Amino acid sequence: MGERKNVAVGIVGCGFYAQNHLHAWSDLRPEGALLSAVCDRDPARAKAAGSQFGVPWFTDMAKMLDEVRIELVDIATRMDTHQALAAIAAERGIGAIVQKPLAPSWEECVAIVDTARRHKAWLAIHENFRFATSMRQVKKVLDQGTIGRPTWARLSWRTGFDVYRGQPYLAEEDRLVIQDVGIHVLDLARYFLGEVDHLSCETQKRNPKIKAEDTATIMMRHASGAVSVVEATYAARRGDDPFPETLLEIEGDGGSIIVTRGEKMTVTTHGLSFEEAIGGPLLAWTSRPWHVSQEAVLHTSRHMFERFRDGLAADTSGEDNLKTYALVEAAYESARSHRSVKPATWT
Ligand code: NAD
Ligand code: 89V
Repeated sequence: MGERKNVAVGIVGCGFYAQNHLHAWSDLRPEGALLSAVCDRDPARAKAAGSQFGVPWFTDMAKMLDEVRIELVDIATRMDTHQALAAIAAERGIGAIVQKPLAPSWEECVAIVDTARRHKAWLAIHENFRFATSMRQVKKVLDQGTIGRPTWARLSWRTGFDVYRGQPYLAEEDRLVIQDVGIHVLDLARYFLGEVDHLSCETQKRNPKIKAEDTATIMMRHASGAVSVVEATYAARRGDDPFPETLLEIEGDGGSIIVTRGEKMTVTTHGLSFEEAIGGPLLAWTSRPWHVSQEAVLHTSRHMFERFRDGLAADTSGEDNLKTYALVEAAYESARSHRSVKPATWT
């Protein structure tokens, strides 16, 4: 067993969702991820986080990096700040994890990845739906070949949960459901069925109180020949709301995987079906229904820490996440043009 290498971690952004990042890094301290400083341009938020987790607090990222030894910075601010903050880390050769969406546009996303590459700085995107407990189990069953080659899938994220209460800015975004949550489900579609050759998308704005689309239905043809349907809405009015779970059906040439509300998975192979209830006891700092997302933050942060420590790329590296973001842009273009669109590529 090699000597354990600790990694000094800093967090930038101590807002609504970053509370989960703060708890996750705190839980990872015994494994060698050492939260060493926090930063928020709002001094009250920065001080609250620093006090709660016993680390120095700052209101300026550059000052934090100048005064505290940080090897990996977790940028949990909103997308309009990501390019500037990621550049501050890259220019110092400090590794960066950036929350989704990477940026408000394809061009800015590419610029962030190019800047990190130019400075030979480690870059990953905190895309955590693929790290959700249930989604990791689905991937394990797929990789075992239990259902053979996946040929069709439906990935569904439909809720009426009041997402605007914790994230009021969502009601004002120029692009909403695809860029905010469709991005997660599109990433899952790539994760389970591989890269996409072309897609078609229809969007709807069903809530009169918000600015942008709140419903999207996307059909994709994958390079493998598989077809997937990706759905996302904040405007569902159903009982038993599955927020924030992704429900799915994946059919292969040897069986199927179905995930229903409450993280229940049914695997059918060779004509026999097996049910599995996924998920265990809540972590001390998580609560229903957000626990699904909160656990994913811990799994994601551990993955990022271990890959950075071992000098390896994250599964959701900057380059990988561009392939997901290209699907976001293609979906908006298809909804605008009413045509099938091939996702952009980047070299
Ligand atoms: P928020 O507005 O509550 O928090 C953002 C914080 O960043 C604020 O406290 C703000 O003061 C701080 N900030 C802004 N610019 C800064 C700067 N230059 N330096 C230091 N601090 C700065 O936003 P939120 O709802 O927590 O969302 C943050 C990000 O997390 C968004 O990109 C959102 O899409 C993402 N998010 C991801 C998930 C998920 O991973 N499943 C869930 C919810 C939100
Ligand atoms: O998970 C997210 O990215 C949040 C959502 C509202 C979808 O939970 O923005």
